[in-house]
Amino acid sequence: MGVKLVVGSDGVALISFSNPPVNALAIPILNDLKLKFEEACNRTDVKAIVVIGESGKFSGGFDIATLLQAQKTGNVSILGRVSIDIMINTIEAAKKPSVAAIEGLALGGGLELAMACNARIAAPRAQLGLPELQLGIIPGFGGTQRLPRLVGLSKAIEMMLLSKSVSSEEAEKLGLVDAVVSREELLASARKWALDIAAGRKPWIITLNKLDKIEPLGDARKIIQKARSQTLQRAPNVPHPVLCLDAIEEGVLAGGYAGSLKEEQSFNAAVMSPTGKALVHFFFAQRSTSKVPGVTDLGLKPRQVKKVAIVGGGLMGSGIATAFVLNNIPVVLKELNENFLQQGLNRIKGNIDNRAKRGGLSKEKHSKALSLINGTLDYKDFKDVDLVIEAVIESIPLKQQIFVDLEKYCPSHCILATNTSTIDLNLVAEKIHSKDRVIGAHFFSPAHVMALLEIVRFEKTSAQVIVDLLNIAKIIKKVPIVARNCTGFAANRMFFPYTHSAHMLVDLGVDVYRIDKAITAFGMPMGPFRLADLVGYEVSLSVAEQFVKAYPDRTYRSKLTQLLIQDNRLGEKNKRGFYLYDAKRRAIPDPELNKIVNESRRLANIMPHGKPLEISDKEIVERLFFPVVNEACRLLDEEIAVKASDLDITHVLGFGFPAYRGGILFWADTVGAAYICGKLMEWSKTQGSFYKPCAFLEERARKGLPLESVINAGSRL
Ligand SMILES: [C]C(=O)[N][C]1[C]([O])[C]([O])[C]([C][O])O[C]1O1[C]([C]OP(=O)([O-])OP([O])(=O)O[C][C]2O[C](N3[C]=NC4=C3N=[C]N=C4[N])[C]([O])[C]2[O])[C]([O])[C]([O])[C]1[N+]1=[C][C]=[C]C(C([N])=O)=[C]1
Ligand SMILES: *[C@@H]1O[C@H](CO)[C@@H](O)[C@H](O)[C@H]1NC(C)=O
Ligand SMILES: *[C@@H]1O[C@H](CO)[C@@H](O)[C@H](O)[C@H]1NC(C)=O
Ligand SMILES: *[C@@H]1O[C@H](CO)[C@@H](O)[C@H](O)[C@H]1NC(C)=O
Ligand SMILES: *[C@@H]1O[C@H](CO)[C@@H](O)[C@H](O)[C@H]1NC(C)=O
Ligand SMILES: *[C@@H]1O[C@H](CO)[C@@H](O)[C@H](O)[C@H]1NC(C)=O
Repeated sequence: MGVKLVVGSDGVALISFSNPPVNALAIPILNDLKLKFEEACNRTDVKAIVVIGESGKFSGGFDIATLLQAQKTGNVSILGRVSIDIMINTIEAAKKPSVAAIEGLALGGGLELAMACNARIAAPRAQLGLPELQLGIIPGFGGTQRLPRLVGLSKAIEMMLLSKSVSSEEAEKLGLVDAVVSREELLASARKWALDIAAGRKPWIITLNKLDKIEPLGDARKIIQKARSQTLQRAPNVPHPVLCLDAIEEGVLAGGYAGSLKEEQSFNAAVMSPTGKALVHFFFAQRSTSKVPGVTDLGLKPRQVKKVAIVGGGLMGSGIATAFVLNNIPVVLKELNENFLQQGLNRIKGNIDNRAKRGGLSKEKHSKALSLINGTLDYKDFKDVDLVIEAVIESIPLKQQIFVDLEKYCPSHCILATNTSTIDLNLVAEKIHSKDRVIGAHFFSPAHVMALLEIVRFEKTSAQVIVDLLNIAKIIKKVPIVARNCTGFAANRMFFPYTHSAHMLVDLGVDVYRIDKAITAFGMPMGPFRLADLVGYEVSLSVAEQFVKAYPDRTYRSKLTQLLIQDNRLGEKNKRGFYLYDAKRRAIPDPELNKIVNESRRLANIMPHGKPLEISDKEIVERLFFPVVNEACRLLDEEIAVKASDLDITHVLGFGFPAYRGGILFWADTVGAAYICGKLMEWSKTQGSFYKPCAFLEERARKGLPLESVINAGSRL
């Protein structure tokens, strides 16, 4: 780690920096970069400067740990004044010209550094972009000023607001890089370019002063205005896209230096904003899900998985198979008969074709994926697999028999995974000997799309098998969270109180569509009733039974779903559910729904004094999510979940809780455990045990302890 300066006989100072794995620009690296630039400018044997990142990558951007540090301490000075001190006063003001030589990636602060240089030369297929907004912040090293000056406002705004990166080749067309040359030629070309600038053979361009690419003022104002109104519509709950546009606008109206000062101010504000904190938390939380105390700290190495078998080619099985072949792992799919097998294989092929159609796959990858899938009716083809995932219907005797067969036919090292959502793993593994190889792999539907993989360990599962599955998750590009067996595991168990509470509110007199609206305004992709229509009711009814049995004190049994089914409403499936659906699958509220809702309310008879509950939108949100917080606390208390941040990830990736709120427990801490506990107690006075806060939440609330800090490294692990 560090910055080196080597002066060649050609008079070019090569400044190279290194901070594996992505050459993140930590403050010490930036400070060192500044010193090396000054040194190069001071030395009489240096004519020009080339900047490069070591190990084939320019830079992945500003060091995110520094953001976290500033947020945690509240000390904004930790962020330094990189834009003014280094990008403007050191690099752009240097008496010697500099050229950035870009390979691999130049993202965020990395691209901003490159844009402060006087030219950029890139190797083929590097990735360039300013994805800062994904982290709840804005570009802070001059990106809001220099990108519009290189590629024009429209394109720059698109790249920043949508966090869209471009390849070297596109970047050259846009004017973001000056030339694309082969990797082998990269350094020589960059050196020559730098010397050409020094000698006046090429223009010495100060990006911050460039004006030719920015649209004329009238157009520029319109472009920014349009982006503003789109942003307010698309992202009404977060401040940073507007902060980004503010900085861009200032630069257009008052010049690059004034714009840079505005950017600095906006950047600092975004870093310290609740959204910045939530998304930085989410970033680190996602990376830490694969750290499991007592499992991943034992020095175990994941074993290689060369081939996978899947039993059952239904929706789940074929989705799971798709996820593997898309990531270059051969799959053999087993079904009961030729007919089902063909259907399963067709589904997989359909998934892969769809991905290709939407532009997500090159031609080679497409045919490669198709070639990796094989079907069978016979377990004999399981003799060389390293992992089996069982994805058949939820039947205990069937699953038990399958596991007996698997033990017989698979190699002795093979991991035996089940995708059961509800059956106790102890039962699944009851009839086999090597119970240490059994583990739950709970995918979310559709399995080749959803990013979450819930890994369910049971008492006997070996640490090695957990380590293996964490690695497999990484290979198939899923975020794994590790949980223990209980009804619903972590993900679904946290979700049921939300649905039940929504149904209770309806029976208490709150309008179905109003609930959905309040919940989408909060940031969920859709409300609970729109979601129910999407998923279909049969599944939720059968799952509901399991929860009622396991957690009778905190389930609410509404008649609403049964009444819908009686009225021949099956959801999106037959275009009639809580909503009606048109040919474009648009959901349209149905005035006729009132009849059913009225009947459900009549049967439930829980309205206080027969009058509908008066409730604000804020309280609708609280009524749905506070019981989720409560259940999450139970999961921590019972050590079903490893840590609080895992539950944040689960709820965001599994159910669409807004990442910009940091996840369910991060959000809960911003609301306050004491407030949540107080509300739950208040509601439980009228609605009984459903809302009763658990002892764990009560204790945390009483002691003023954050929920987010909980890590179970304890007794059961
Ligand atoms: C946890 C999990 O994941 N789970 C899952 C479930 O859910 C499902 O259901 C399954 C199946 O796939 O998977 C798993 O899962 C399972 C299954 O599902 P689905 O896919 O949907 O169903 P279906 O379609 O019906 O399919 C099935 C299949 O299989 C087959 N088989 C039977 N048996 C046998 C077979 N093969 C072979 N061999 C044998 N022996 C048949 O034929 C058919 O085709 C179950 O378990 C459930 O529970 C699960 N889940 C879960 C979660 C989620 C889900 C969804 N779907 O969403 C599911
Ligand atoms: C460069 O020269 C200036 C002026 O002489 C001096 O103040 C500065 O310390 C030098 N910097 C380096 C890194 O050599
Ligand atoms: C804030 O951070 C700056 C830069 O790291 C440091 O110099 C300063 O002492 C810090 N201030 C406080 C109050 O800790
Ligand atoms: C698929 O099965 C055929 C016939 O058994 C075999 O030749 C081929 O190698 C298999 N392909 C893969 C990817 O396993
Ligand atoms: C989970 O596993 C434990 C220990 O094997 C077992 O006692 C318990 O019954 C299981 N619980 C559920 C809900 O499956
Ligand atoms: C449902 O009940 C409300 C309030 O009692 C009543 O105003 C409405 O007409 C009823 N709607 C239907 C379709 O029965």
